[in-house]
Amino acid sequence: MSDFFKDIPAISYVGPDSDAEFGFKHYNKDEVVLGKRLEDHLRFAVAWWHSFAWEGGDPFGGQTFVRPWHPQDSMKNARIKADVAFEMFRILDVPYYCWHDADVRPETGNFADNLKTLNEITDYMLEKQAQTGIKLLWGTANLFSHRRWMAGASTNPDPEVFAFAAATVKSCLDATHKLGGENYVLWGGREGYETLLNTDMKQELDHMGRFLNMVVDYKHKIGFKGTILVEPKPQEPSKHQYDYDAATCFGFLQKYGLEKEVKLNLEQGHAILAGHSFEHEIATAAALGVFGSIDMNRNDYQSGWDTDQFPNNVPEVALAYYEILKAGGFTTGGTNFDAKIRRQSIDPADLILAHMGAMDVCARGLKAAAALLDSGEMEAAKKARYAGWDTPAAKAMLGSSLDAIAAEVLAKDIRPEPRSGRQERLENLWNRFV
Ligand code: XUL
Ligand code: CO
Repeated sequence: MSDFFKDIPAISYVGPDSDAEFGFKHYNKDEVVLGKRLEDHLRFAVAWWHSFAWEGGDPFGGQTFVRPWHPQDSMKNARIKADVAFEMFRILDVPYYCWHDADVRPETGNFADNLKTLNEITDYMLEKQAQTGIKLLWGTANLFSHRRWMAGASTNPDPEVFAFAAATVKSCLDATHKLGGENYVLWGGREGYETLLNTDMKQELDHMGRFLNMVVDYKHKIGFKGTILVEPKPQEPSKHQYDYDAATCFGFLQKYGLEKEVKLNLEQGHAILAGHSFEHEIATAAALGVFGSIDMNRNDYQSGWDTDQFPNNVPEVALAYYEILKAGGFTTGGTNFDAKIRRQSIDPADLILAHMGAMDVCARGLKAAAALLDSGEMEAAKKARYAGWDTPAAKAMLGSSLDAIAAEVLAKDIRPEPRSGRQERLENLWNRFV
């Protein structure tokens, strides 16, 4: 037990009419929506990096947070950090959490000691999981912060860095497996380039494809049943990142024979950076059969960088969950808050209130999306729009050929009659539910 959050009560459902500062107004984990409890729909997870490892720095200034686990360079402080993390998970009553190796153990500079400290701290976390019932949604390796990764991990021109990355991912996959993690994530912040003048893109892509195949092979070797996920992001920290967006990732997976083995972890802020909406990315992944999990946050629409703010826009979140529900909901995936409080939010209570509020926003969004889906009105309108394709003649055309179709158009003098797309009506319908 730690007293970092002393005087902050455990958060429970108080309902929309309450003005209690600490209490869920919309997230009642046992509420059943479309036959499933809200907790099982949303599968919330806390991200270790933003809440506990990040110290409040930005490009213009350093640390603003002063925490009992600083400096983060000893195992003693890593344990204090783990105690506080699990205390926060209990207060929030979240079922899951996520980590990078670099968040949970100190960086020692060499692989042997990094391995030792990772194994030690994850043994401690395993005990904490057993005591609290809190589970691991996913683990991942930080292959971007340390200077060894500056020119990439699996795409590095130096084979020794590729080797260090392989060893590190193996250790993180082992630790994720030990902790019963339900997924394993790879986000390639440095898998990309700054200038083509020094970059062999074809070679780098081939190495990245080979690396991911090794990850999948190793997963099967150790019997890890979780899903391997890659996380698209177009840029930042690299100028050009190979995992640009959902469609680019799918093309990459297909080229390297991985489209049945690997799915996507999609992040709201990354979608915005790629010039997409979050729901577009989710719908794309679902259509291509690779939807896996989400990193929920919100980006600033003016700033142009990855602000990783907590979500606070119900209509936006509802659009995302509508696509997720249509895709059948999460299987091994969930809603990970890859979100950080602002650097002026230095009180322990800020961490709790940020997550609590975000969980309420997601619950409101999901409930609105579920009600609309349940009404069937939007899907009926969509079905009506494509009804022409239900006829045997239209279906047969898809098995036909260009010249045969051309002959038919001439013979029947086909003149298509344009019909309204009814967008505004559907937007009004949407607005009735959100
Ligand atoms: C970076 C990002 C990462 C991944 C995990 O933008 O989203 O935190 O989620 O490495
Ligand atoms: Co993320």
